[in-house]
Amino acid sequence: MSAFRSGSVGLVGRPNTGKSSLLNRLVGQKLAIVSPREQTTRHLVTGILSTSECQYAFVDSPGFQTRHRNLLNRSLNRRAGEVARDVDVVAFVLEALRLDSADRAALTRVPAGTPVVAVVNKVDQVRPAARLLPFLERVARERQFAAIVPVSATTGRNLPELLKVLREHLPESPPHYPVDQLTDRDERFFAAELVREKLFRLLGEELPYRCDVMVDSFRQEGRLRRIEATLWVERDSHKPIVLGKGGAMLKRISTDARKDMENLYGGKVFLQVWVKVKRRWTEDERTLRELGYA
Ligand SMILES: Nc1nc2c(ncn2[C@@H]2O[C@H](COP(=O)(O)OP(=O)(O)OP(=O)(O)O)[C@@H](O)[C@H]2O)c(=O)[nH]1
Ligand SMILES: [Mg+2]
Repeated sequence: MSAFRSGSVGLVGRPNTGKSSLLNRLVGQKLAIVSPREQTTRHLVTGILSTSECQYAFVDSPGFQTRHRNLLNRSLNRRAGEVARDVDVVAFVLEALRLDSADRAALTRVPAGTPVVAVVNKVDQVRPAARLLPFLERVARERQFAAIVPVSATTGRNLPELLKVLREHLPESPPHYPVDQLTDRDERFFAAELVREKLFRLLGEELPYRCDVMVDSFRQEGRLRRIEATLWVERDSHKPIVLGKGGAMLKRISTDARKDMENLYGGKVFLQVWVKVKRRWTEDERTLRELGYA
């Protein structure tokens, strides 16, 4: 039997390649929020997978932001860069058949000394399958990758192989976390994230990038969690959109978020969400600090 290994794996890449989906699939629990829109992830979330021979701490990071140039996005990009520097191995996540300047920009942020495994995700979308091999050859020319592993976060294809490859780059060490620990984040954090996810899933093109969510109070009363949250928008004109006709949109956002919370916590949730305007919060250092970005 080989020695136990334990260390961190940074999920890095341009937006929308499936980093958060991979994290969730690898640890078997929905921890990181996912949406079809790019630049969904804003916070670092660690998901821990413990097996009989290895403990992996996967760190999800924001995709490198190019859409808006504001203080928020500069802070997100700094974080994505930090992840690449602080981990034992980087899982550089690409989308099958797509490799462009945004991928290259993200890749240049990985320090030269860090081993990088190229993870070619979404292979379930490749038709015909024969198109994959030439793409993998193209990826191989971009950098000296430790390995190139085609996978699908959706179907789970090849994830055991990915785990095997990543383990080779982790140090021999006893586990860093208790083996039943799943994440470094608490329930309060996930409450805010799950509301934010619904904004990305339910609101139009632009608005999710102008909103954020703060949990004002989180109380556990027996098996019930009573949660109050504020949804910040940037302008007065955003408020009626988030509320929807007769409050229908806000109701849908809260209901969907509450259901996900009940799944995650395994208990009943009473959730109240208020909408408030905070002008130009994406440029305001103090607000960004309060939201956990600085
Ligand atoms: N078909 C397919 N879709 C996938 C796969 N993995 C992720 N997706 C989809 O790709 C979209 C983006 O997924 P995310 O996990 O949010 O991507 P991300 O890299 O974390 O994105 P950012 O946080 O915005 O940087 C979602 O619509 C996912 O459902 C996959 O293996 N196959
Ligand atoms: Mg993400």
